[in-house]
Amino acid sequence: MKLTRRTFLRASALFGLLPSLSPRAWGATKGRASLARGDDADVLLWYRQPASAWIDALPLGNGRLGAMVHGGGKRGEPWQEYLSLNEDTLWSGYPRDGNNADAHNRLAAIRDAVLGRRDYHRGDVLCKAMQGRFAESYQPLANLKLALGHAHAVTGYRRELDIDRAVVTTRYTVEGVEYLREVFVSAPDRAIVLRLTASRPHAIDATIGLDSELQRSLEVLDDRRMQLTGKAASHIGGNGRPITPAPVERSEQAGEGMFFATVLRVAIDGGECTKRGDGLVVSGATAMTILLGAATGFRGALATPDLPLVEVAAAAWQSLDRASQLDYATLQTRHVSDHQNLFRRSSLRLGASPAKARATDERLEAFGKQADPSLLALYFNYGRYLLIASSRPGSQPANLQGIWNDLVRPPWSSNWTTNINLQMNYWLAHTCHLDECAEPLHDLVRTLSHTGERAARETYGLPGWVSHHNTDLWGAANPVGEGVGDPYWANWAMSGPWLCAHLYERYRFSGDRNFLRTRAYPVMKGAATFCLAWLVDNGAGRLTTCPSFSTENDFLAPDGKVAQTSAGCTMDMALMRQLFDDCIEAAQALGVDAGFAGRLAEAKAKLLPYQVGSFGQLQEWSVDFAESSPGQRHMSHLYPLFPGSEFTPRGTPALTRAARVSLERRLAHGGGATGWSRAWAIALWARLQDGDKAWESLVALIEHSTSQNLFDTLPVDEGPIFQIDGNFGATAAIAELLLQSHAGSIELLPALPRAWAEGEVAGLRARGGVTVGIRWRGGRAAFCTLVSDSGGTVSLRAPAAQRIAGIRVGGRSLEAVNLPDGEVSLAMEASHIYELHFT
Ligand code: FUC
Repeated sequence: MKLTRRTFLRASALFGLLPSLSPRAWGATKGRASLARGDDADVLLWYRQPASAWIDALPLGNGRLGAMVHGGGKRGEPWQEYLSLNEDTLWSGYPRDGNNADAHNRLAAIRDAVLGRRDYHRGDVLCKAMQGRFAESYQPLANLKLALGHAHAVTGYRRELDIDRAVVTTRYTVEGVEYLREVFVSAPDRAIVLRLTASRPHAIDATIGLDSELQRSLEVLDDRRMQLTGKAASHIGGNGRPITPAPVERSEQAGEGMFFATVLRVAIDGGECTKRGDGLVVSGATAMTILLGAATGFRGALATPDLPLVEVAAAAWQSLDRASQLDYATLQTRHVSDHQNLFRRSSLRLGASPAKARATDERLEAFGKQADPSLLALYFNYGRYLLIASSRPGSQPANLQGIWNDLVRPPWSSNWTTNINLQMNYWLAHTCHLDECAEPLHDLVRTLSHTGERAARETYGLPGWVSHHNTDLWGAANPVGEGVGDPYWANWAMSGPWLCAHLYERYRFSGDRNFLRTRAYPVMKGAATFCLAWLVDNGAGRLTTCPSFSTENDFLAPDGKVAQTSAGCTMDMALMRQLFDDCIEAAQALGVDAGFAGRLAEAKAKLLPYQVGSFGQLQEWSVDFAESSPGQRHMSHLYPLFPGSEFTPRGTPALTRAARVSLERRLAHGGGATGWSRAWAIALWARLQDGDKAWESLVALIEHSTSQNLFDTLPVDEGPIFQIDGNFGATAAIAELLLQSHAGSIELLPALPRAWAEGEVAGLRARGGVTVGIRWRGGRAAFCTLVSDSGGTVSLRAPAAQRIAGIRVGGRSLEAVNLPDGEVSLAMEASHIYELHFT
């Protein structure tokens, strides 16, 4: 049975956590763009000035359509508005086989060099000879440009993003007239909506224009409508790396690159709207609404994107015409309720902000000087907001920048890097109760299981499916690099097992056997089939992998020179252990494939064991090589601690200690310099149950890897750039500080930082389908509610130095069944609210 909305709301309301459910200002305002409600430091980003650059604009999205709202012109002019628009299927390229036809001839030679002769450098050279095409690039769609005709002497300027309503509001006053702009991107009505109102009738004069970075043509169709159409590049080379100049290739051939269309329709209250030159001109209006829609020629990852332009444009108009049947208030009501259905499932408060009157950029600036733990509550709520905005059923998964990109050659092509970044984007999905937002990831993994069969066959001559460190809209599964990529990213072949872990986690949280049978297990089995064939005997009765890389980390070979390629890296062993275990468990649950499960169990027993290296660290390579980059940002060998669950402080104390040494060494040498690396460190500290160390890293994340709009950043030579993984990873890590359920029991406040003395969290999810809310005071749990989707017995663990003192359900007290080691067993009935009190 599913958790009902009513039970959930009651459980959450016990904390007073949910924002008021009474009709909000927007419901009562009919056609007028409304003021957002008063400051709420946990759900509001706000500023006293327009964005001065794309990275400071405020993101909106419905999973498919995205908009970065500048709250001013491109150069920050408040009397203008600039929206950078995206559509998540607008990419360069088309389906092509990127495998290198000569590749599998090299496999034996690599194994001979590395396993036979310990010649790691030769391994590096040969790996390059196996590389195929680079993956394609995510593209920017268009820009909406609005210029208001009023005087420029603006006062009282304020722009804000209310993440509880998913609306950006910009307002200011000119010559006594208040101008108000509201923008949102509606999922139910598939449109970007901008409403402009003025407090004095007929005060709006404006010009409206559209442009795009792509090759395009613009038509003003009539006095209300514009259309911008074009064709995306047939190929963009070089993986978008800032260092690689690569041409943008175009083709006139049908399907070699996709058509796209952006369509715009204006409605005005009073005044006039006419077509003039390249745009529309509004004069003397009291209010106006702009609706924008888009479509592309994408027909699925494996199909040629050859829809003719007229059909693409017709599809864009069809959705927009439907949306334009609804008045503004209805569009907004439908949008807000759709968003809140997901957003209000969970919530976090970490005490009152000491900085209520501070704008978000001012809060960031003051963060190091004045304690403001509640900024992390905003960060957490924003992470959930960003996933809802960038990943919805039927959309593409959140890419390196979610869905927001303004460049034709964005960093790393803004595609999917699958050696941590894509996975990190989904760490929060289940713990933060956004299961359906992970569906696009599951769809992509299914695509990879098809394209990856070809990669396994053509690149290695092996069965099953394989994918490497990078993929795109077309499901590229081959090793990229084109002979010049570093093997430690380009040739890394373990994303299949890592992605499959997400499928099984979905099952663990939901217990959805149908998903397991139809969506997860067949794909997992294909990945495990490849792994079985990929493993080789190391000559000492163990199974190893070769070539093997510890993601993007090099080492010093015995000759003292830097090398990348070796055999049996710890992360390979960890990922395979996880996949084999998950497959064995899944096969048992489904009552299938006993023979296959037996083979996996046999192979698992022969995998190389974990080792402890010379510093007491968890050894990263199968040989305890000297490190060439001890502060490297990837923490992949720590997978068994997080996101895996093989290492736990109670279950595997020695290996957990070794993992801690590795983490300490990484951070001591400068690891954590990218936001995503820092987010990973926070999650690892959570699993080490060290809340104060996690807090140190949270502070570093805010101080060094967070832009004004709270986007996660990554430093490159030119300065910080946006990458969304750190937002999602840190959000997931915050959830891990408050609730864990990976080790067989539900652990309440397992790693609460001392800096978070007071707080409340609602709507976190534990494996087994249990929804949890916790309130704490003075650093100690005070009250907790639990609701189970479908009933069953769970073990509960109170925070350190506390015990569960009482359990009540429906006004009755229950006898607690004490288990060894301080845990309590609780038999739960579906949808009942269990209340816990603590010593
Ligand atoms: C991996 C990381 C880089 C960057 C890129 C998108 O290659 O090592 O830091 O995040 O992905």
